[in-house]
Amino acid sequence: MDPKPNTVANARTSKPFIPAFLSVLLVCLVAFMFQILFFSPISPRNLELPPLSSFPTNNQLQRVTKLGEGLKDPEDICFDKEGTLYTATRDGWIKRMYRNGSWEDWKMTNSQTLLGITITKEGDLIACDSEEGLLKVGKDGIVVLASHVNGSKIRFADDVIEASDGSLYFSVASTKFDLHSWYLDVIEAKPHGQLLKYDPSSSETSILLEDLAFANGVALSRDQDYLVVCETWKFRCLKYWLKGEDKGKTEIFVENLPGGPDNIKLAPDGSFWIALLQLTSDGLEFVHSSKVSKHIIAAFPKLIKRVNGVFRKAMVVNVATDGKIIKKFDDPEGKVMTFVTSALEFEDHLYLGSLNSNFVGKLPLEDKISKSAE
Ligand SMILES: [Ca+2]
Repeated sequence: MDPKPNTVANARTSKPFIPAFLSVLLVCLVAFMFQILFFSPISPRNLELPPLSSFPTNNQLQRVTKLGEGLKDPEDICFDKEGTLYTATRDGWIKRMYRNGSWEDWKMTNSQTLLGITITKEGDLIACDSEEGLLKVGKDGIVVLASHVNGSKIRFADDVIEASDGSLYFSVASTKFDLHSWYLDVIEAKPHGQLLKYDPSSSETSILLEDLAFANGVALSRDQDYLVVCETWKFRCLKYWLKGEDKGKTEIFVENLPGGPDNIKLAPDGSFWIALLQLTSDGLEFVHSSKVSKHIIAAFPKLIKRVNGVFRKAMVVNVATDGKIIKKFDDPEGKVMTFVTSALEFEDHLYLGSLNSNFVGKLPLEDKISKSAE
C-alpha cells in the first residue's frame, strides 16, 4: 500500500474547503456585526475617564459594622429629627431603625424601583421611584407627588432633597434608559439627565437643568444658597445657584473625581460626603474609547457585568465647599462592601447605603469621635 497518492488526493480535495470555510466565517461575522450594530440599544460616544487619583488606597470601608443584615439593596438612607434611620429596600419596604437598634418594616410601597429618599420638615418621607416619579410616604399613606413634567412621564427619578421653603429638588438620571439598564447610559455616554423642582404651593414640577450626564445625587449647601447635583459618568458634580447674583447659573463644583458620583449628602460641618461608583473594571478602560466594543457589550448583559466595576470595589469621599477632597475611604477589593451608593454623616459616624449589600454600613469617624471626647 502506498499512502502518498492518498495524501496528495486529500490535499487536493481540502484546498477549496479553506476559502469556502473562510467565506462562510466572514459572512457570519458580518451578519453578526450587522445584527449587533443595527439592533443596538445605544448610539455611543467615547467617554474620557478621569486621571488616576493621587489619594492612596486604604481599607477604611472594611471596618464597618453591619446594621439590619438581610436588607435588600438599601440604596439610600436618611434620619428624622428623633434620630431614627430610614432606608428604602428593593422589596418595596421603607424600613426604619430606632435609636435602640431595633428595626421596623414601616411602609410597604409595592415598588421595586425605589432610590433616593429624604425626610421633610413635616416628618414625611419623600422617595424617588424610578418608574413612578416622586412619592410622599407618610402617616396618611402613599401619594404620587410628581409623575409628569412638561407633559412627559418622569422616568428614572434618582435622588431628592427638600429646601426650607418646602420645594423639592430632584434628579432624573436618564430620560432614555431605566434603572435596570442604567449602565447602558454610561456606555452610551450621551447626556439624558435632568434636575427638576417640585413646588408644593402649585403642585407643579419644572425642569431646571437638562442634558446632564446621569444626574444622580442632589444636596443643598448649609446656607441653601446653592444645590449640588452629581453627574455620574462625567465624574463631576455641578453647583446650581439658588440665591444671589448668580441665581439660576451653573458651575463646576468638583471634577475628575476618582469614581462616578452617586448620592451626595451635606455633612454637619458644611462639607459633602459623596459615594463614588467604580464604573470600570481594572484593565477594561479601553471599552470607553471603542464604539464597536460598546455595541458588543450592550448586546450581551453578561459582558456588562464584567466591564462594570461597581460590584468589585467601594469608595466614598469627603469634599470641602471649595471642591477639594479632604478624605477618601475605600474597600479596594470589595471584601465587606461594594457598590456603595450613599454616605451620610450622623453623630460622628458614617452610614453607608449600597445596591449590592444586604445591610447598612456604619463606620466610626475616629477624628470626630476623639475631638468630641476632648
Ligand atoms: Ca442615586
